[in-house]
Amino acid sequence: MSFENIYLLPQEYNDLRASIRDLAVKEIEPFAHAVDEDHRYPQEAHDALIKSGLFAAHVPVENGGDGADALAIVIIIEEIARVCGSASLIPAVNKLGSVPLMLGGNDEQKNRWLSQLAKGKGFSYCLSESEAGSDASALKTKAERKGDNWVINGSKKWISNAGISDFYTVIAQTDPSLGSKGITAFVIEKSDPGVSFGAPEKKMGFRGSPTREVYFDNVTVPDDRRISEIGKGFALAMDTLDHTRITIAAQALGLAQGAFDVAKKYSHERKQFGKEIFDFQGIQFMLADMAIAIESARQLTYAAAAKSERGDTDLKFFSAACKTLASDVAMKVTTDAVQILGGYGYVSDYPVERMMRDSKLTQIYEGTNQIQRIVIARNLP
Ligand code: COS
Repeated sequence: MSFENIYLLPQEYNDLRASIRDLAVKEIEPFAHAVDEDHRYPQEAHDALIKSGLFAAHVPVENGGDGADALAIVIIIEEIARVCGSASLIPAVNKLGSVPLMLGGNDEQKNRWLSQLAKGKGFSYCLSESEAGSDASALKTKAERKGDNWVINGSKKWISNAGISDFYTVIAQTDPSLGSKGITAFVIEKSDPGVSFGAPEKKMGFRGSPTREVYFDNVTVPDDRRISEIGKGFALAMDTLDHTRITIAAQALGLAQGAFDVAKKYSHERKQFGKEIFDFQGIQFMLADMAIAIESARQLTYAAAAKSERGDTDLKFFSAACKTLASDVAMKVTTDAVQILGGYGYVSDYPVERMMRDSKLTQIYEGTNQIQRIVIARNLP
């Protein structure tokens, strides 16, 4: 058997990585520090991503997008996160918000919203509520049938890019007596009367990406806003996460790689006791362990992306597993990068402390790593 193409990324993905890295370094990295420091939206990244077709590259060609596959999206997010976590949330959130539509919507609905997403109108995902986080099906936001319309009341919490996005997938209760079988999915637009937003959360990391509550006060929409069968919204929401937890793994991978690259370079520049700190075995062992962890997480994440694309039956396991591994790796690697830089790592002159703060969230959102382990245990190979 020839091993020419076995366990090798096809060249087109390497080319894609090179072009995204170039864009990220030139057009996103220069603003990453200010975006974090000033808690401001990465507008420069937003504009650059729209211009280069990377704002929502996953949108299918028939809906006006690039039709980038799951592995390409992972590489895009990874390379952006390598320089700016907040900016990497733009393509990640747009995918999370629109996957329910892609999986559950009809052709007319897909064309209506996906074509606008491809042009730069963002899409957020509204599942969590103040009292329904890990226990997602305990959500209380209600959608009640009134004649031909649905009337939505309630609020959603921790919504990434809330207020920036034009469209929101909202998972709401349509029959409380049925529990997770009484939940349905809708698309709500920012311009719909009755939609409003809370103040931006003051966060430890990802400070450039606004996280706000979204309020629905008698938001009245026609039935063509419903993108799941009545009562099938929770399964759709969970199905979505099986595909998108991989993008969080990608983000974690990028943060880890970014911190590793800075730490490796620094270890050759910094001299103590008359030599580069790289020459000390204690530092070499740290860098070696960091590189092993990053590469292991990358292999699992890319395998999961291929499974997402193919719709393999073991996707649930792979997606939860890569998110868990990559985010734990990101937390460890970024913390070790701060350690290697010593005092310089602890101040914001270098990006590693920002990457460490950003990494923490990857262990929490799109399902805590404790929830991931529940999903993994329920889907053991
Ligand atoms: N894909 C499709 N359907 C799924 C599913 C998945 N991945 N996971 C669950 N479902 C279905 C189940 O099959 C079940 O339907 P049946 O009774 O017909 O089998 C229904 O949904 C309820 O599932 P379950 O009983 O497993 O729900 P639980 O309340 O036990 O919750 C967890 C399951 C904990 C895994 C879920 O609530 C979860 O993922 N929580 C974390 C939420 C999260 O990630 N939030 C982040 C929001 S985005 S920032």
